[in-house]
Amino acid sequence: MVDTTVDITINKAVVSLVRGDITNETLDAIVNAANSRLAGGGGVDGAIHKAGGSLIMEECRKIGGCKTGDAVITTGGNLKAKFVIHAVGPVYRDGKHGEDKLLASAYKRSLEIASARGLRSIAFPSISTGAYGYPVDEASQIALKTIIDFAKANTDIKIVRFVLFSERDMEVYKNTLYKLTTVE
Ligand code: AR6
Repeated sequence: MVDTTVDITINKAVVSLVRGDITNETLDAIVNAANSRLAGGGGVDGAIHKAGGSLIMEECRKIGGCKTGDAVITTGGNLKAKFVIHAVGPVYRDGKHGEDKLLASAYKRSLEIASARGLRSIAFPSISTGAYGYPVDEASQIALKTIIDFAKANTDIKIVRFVLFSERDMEVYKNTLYKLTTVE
C-alpha cells in the first residue's frame, strides 16, 4: 500500500507525503525544482509553467535568476496555488561538492520565504532527484530532516506536503520519514 498518504505532526505543522502531480495542489504555495537561470525546462518545472501560464515566466524573467541553494517567489498564475516558490537544488556530481548543504538550503530558503510572506501551507516536489540526478534515498533524508528541523523551530507554517511523482519515490520518502521520526 505504498500510495497511502502519510501524515505526521511536528510541533504545529502537519508534514505529509502524498503521491501525485504538484500542479493540482491548492495550498498557498507550491515549490518548483527550477534551474539557476529560472529559464524553465522539463520535469516539474515544465509542468508548473505549462499549467500556470505565462505570468510565472514573466516574473521569473524580471527576477533574472537564482543561486543554487536559494529560492525566489512568483505568482501562481493560473495554478490553484497562490504562489510558486522556485527553488534551485544542486546538480549531483559525486556527493563531495557540497550537494547536501545546497539541497538542504534550497528547502530551508523555500520555507523561510513562505514564512516571511505569511503563507501557511506549502507543497514540495523531490528537488534535484530527476534531471539533476541526486540519489532519492539521500535526498529524502536531507529534505525531510530540513523540514522537520524547521517545523520544530517555527510555528507559522501549518502544512508541509511532499507531492511525490512515482511510487518508488513515495516508498523511499515513507521509509525515511519513518526512520527520522522513530529513531529520535
Ligand atoms: N509533480 C510532482 N513531481 C514531479 C512532477 C509533477 N508534475 N513532474 C516531475 N516530478 P526534476 P530536478 C518529479 O527533473 O532534478 C528541469 O528541467 C520528478 O519525478 O523536475 O531538480 C529544471 O528546469 C522528480 O522526482 O527536477 C532544471 O533544469 C522530481 O520531480 C532541472 O530540471 C524532480 O525532478 C531540475 O532538475
